[in-house]
Formats: sequence, C-alpha cells, structure tokens
Amino acid sequence: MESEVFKIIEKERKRQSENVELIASENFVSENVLKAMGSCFTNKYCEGYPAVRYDGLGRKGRYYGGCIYADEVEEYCRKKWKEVFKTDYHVNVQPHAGSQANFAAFMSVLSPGDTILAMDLNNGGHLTHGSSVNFSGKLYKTVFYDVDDKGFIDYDDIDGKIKKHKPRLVLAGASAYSREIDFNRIGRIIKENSDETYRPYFMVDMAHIAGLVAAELHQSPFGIADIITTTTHKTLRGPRGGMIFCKPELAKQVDGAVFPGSQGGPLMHVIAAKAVAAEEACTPEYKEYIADVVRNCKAMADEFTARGYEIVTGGTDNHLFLVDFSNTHPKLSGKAVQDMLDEHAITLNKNCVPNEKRSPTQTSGVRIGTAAETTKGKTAEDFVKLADRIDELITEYYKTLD
Ligand code: DSN
Repeated sequence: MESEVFKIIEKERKRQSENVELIASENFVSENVLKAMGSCFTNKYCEGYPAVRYDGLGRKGRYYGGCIYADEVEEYCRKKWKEVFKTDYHVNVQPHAGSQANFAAFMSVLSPGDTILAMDLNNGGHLTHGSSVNFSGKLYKTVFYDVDDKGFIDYDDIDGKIKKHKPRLVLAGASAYSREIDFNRIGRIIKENSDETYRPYFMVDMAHIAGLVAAELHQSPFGIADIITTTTHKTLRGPRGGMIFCKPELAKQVDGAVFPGSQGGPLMHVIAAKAVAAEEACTPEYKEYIADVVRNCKAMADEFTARGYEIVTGGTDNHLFLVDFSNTHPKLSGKAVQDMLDEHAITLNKNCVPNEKRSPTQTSGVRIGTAAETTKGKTAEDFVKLADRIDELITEYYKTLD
C-alpha cells in the first residue's frame, strides 16, 4: 500500500528545491546523511553507553542485548567529531536536539535555583538560555548581559554582572548574533573574577557557528569553555540533533545527565547520520564550503546596506545577519516581510532586534542566513542579486502600506 505520507514528502521535497531558503538555522544534508538517517538503526533500542567507553569508570554499558553495531557506530561517531574539532574533550552524541543538549548540560553542573548569566532572547540569545517561558528560566535564576547600542555584546556588562550576581554558570552563544563571539575574552573575565571560593562554569552553545569553528573561521571555545553544546544540523550540515562536549573531568556528570538523567533510548539512526556528517566535516571541501558561506553572507549584507537598510551591528562575521526595519521602514514588521516573501518563494524568519518595540510574534526585523543556499551552489554574485530582488519586493510592498 502506498502511504499518503509520501505524497506530502514529495511536495516538501519540491518546496525545498524550488524555494530560496534563507533560514539561518537550516541546511541541506547530503544523500549519505539522509541514507544513514533512514537506515535500520532506527529499529534498535540501546539505552546506556558502549561499555568500552567506561573501562575504569564502573559503568555497565547498554541496557539491551544486540548492541554490538550500535556500540561501534556510536564510538566511531564520537571519534570523528573529536577529529572535526581537533579536541580531546569528552563528547556525548546522544542528545536528541539542541534544547535537550542544553537541558542535560545545565543538569550536569547546576541545581535548581542556581543563577545563570546568558544572552537575552531579544538580543540574539536562545529560548533555552534562561527565557522565562522555557525550562531554563523556570528551573534557574537568569541574569542577562546586554548588547550595546549597535548590537555588539557588552563584555564589560558580563564582567559587572558576574561581580554583582555571582552566577554558577556563564553561557555564551546565540541564535541571532552576526559577530564573532570573543570566547577568549569571556574566559579571561571569568578567570579574573574567580578565586578559591568562587569559579563559575563557562558553557558555550555554539549551535549556529559550529561549522565556522570546525573550519577555523571563528574563535574556538575548546580549551576555554568547560562545556560546549551544539546542534548538528545548522552550519554543520548533519542530521537534526545535538551533542555535548566537555572537559574530561565532567564526562561522567554529562553522560549521566543525558542518560538516565533526561533521555531514554538514543536515536541510533541519527547517531549514524551524525557520524556521516562528521566524516564530511573533516574534508577540505567542507572548509571551502564554510568559507563560501561567510563570503556570501558579507556580500549580501553589504548589498542591503548599499540599498539603505540597517544591518544590526553594521555587518556580519559569520553565516547570518539581521535586518532592522525600525528606522528605515517603521511601518514594516518582520512578520509582514516573512509572509510577503513566502508568497514569492523566499523563506526566512522574522526576528527581534535590539531594543525591540514589537512583540516576538511581530518583531521589527528579519534574520537571513546563507548556509542552505550556499549548499545549493549559490555564489556571492547570486546573493547580491537576491538582496536586490528582496529590496524590490519590500519597496513595492511598502508602497501598499501608505
Ligand atoms: N530554532 C533555532 C534557530 O532558528 O536559530 C535555534 O534552535
């Protein structure tokens, strides 16, 4: 019997291939990643961890029989991701997604009621970085550091808030921040504020920029942060999923927080696909791809600037940028632009901007990313033309608002 679902999948496949995809957190995986995701590993239950990893740590391995190849693929996946980031940090590849990775990371070193210092959702942070509507804001006290008038992280504010609030964990990382994050500087600030009675954990959520870190086009948090979380599907171009890296001394806590702390059976088919993505991320072609993503992003942001738009922070160092309509197009919400462009087969998302006046469901800006269309082969020239096309559509649309 042919399932109805395949008709829907075919429509989605067509949409993805025909639309222009500018959502900064999306990408197009390779056929091999898709193949591993759709493999027989989806049938296998294997709560626990490969026994080999726990020699000397007293763990018992898996809770099910028949895990011989699941063990092999999970260990291979871990080995390859350590190779990608050239690190001896411990890595757990079981988190189902970025949110689950962050949940387990917090759980491994924090107790409910502890204070975390992070970037506010409105300024580019993430829901799981302490938002009041999310577990992170409900379980922990959150203090947010600010961005300056132009939208750059205010590192002096991080220093001041560590001194004032003595957070148990300082979190760096963002979902909508277009500039390099100075992990070295935050590490130094933490060190300067630490003594034998107080030292906060330093956690980095590199979900958006992980591909740039892998390609050495962004400062690496390895060697500085205690815990590093990421997703595998954004610039890393793998299957949807999460991972947690940590200093070896936190390995037992982190693994325990993932399983049995917060998850059940790992998704072995996704872990197999994560391993394929890691193989791909080790290649010179992947490094060239990431360099193109960054080059294309700058070209597109510069074109918007040349056409009179305001880009938050004035530009970009990575794979995304934010267009702020507050001053140039005061009648325009991010939601209206998102909906209007949807009708022209251009997909992006509305986004809050610093000092946002509208609600998160409306917003005054949009976020644009170049990772997905670069995978499709678009060049800097193509992205410039795309900026011109979006400007034309916005200009026409704006006239209708008079
Ligand atoms: N929802 C993702 C993004 O779009 O940035 C973050 O989890």
